[in-house]
Amino acid sequence: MSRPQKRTYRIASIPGDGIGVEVIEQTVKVLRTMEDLFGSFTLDIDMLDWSSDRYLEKGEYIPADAWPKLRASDAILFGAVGSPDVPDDISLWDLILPLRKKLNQYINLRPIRILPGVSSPLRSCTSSDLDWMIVRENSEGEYAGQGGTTHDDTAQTIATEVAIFTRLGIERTMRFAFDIARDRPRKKLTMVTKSNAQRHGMVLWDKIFYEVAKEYPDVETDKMLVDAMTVRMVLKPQTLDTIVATNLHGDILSDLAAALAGSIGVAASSNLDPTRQNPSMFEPIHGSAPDIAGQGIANPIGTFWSAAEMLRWLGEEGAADLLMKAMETVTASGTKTRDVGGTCNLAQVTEAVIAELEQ
Ligand code: GGG
Repeated sequence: MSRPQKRTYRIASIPGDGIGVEVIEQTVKVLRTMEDLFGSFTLDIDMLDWSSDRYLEKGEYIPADAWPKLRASDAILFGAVGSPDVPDDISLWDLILPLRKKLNQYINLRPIRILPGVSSPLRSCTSSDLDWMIVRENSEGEYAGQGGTTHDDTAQTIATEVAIFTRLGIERTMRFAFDIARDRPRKKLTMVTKSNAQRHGMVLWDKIFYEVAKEYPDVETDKMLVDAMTVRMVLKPQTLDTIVATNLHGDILSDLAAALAGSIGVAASSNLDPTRQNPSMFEPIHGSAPDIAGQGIANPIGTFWSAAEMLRWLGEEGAADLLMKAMETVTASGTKTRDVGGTCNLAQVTEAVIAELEQ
């Protein structure tokens, strides 16, 4: 009898800057362990040095001829971007945003929950009170890059930031969010806008939300203004489940959500092309954290979780579940970095996860 063929996944890994480099290094070790344990798949990992250092040396993050090979990969594992030596808008617009846009990754999925052994800063908030899935639109809004300045360097300088919202972009995000909500036990979707103040794009979001909701009568819905949503997340976390928001609101709300779940260091995200015509990209939601970079104390859990989501997206459900279980056993045992109240460093948490996987 012939043995089932070993699958090979081509992974492009972009550690980026600061702690991104450190957490990706550890995540690759964990992935190598998964490969050995399972024996049914191989990860062909191409490490790409697309960092701010490269930008400072060569004037570009992404080499112009890199796209065909990148498009041919099965997934991208990303660390973090941002350097004190490069303006933040350049690092974002020259690295992470072209990846999301050119690879049609129009959904950013951010699961947020309190991991075992991790405490929420909210008094008496338990893991059953805070278990959210944030669906962030990932291609439009204020991230469309429209606008400009005039009368630069004068007292009359004018800057415009034009948010773009399209029916296509909103509708596909809503459908994705409703599908996610429908598959979760509570079947509940909260949509966030600022449609009292922003009368065009946000009102279109509201309108399309109600239209699409008609196709999902089994999903309970409600709508929040983003300012009131921040209060509800803090005071009534148990009333929320799946959340859908614009690019900018989703980014801000998910940082708050991660902090409420214990630390931004434990939160994962998936930049998805749901059509699967391009590779999707998996990254922790945290940035490059220059203040702690190089000290070996960053929390790798958000990146491990992102790698688990990558394995799931690739169809390796068993490996994804095993990695999540190992991670949660380790956090529950108290092997944690400082941001979540522990005393361990990055390498110690990694070693503990690997030891747990190898049990
Ligand atoms: N690992 C994610 C990362 O480096 N994020 C930097 C950042 O500022 N991202 C903004 C965004 O996701 O829109």
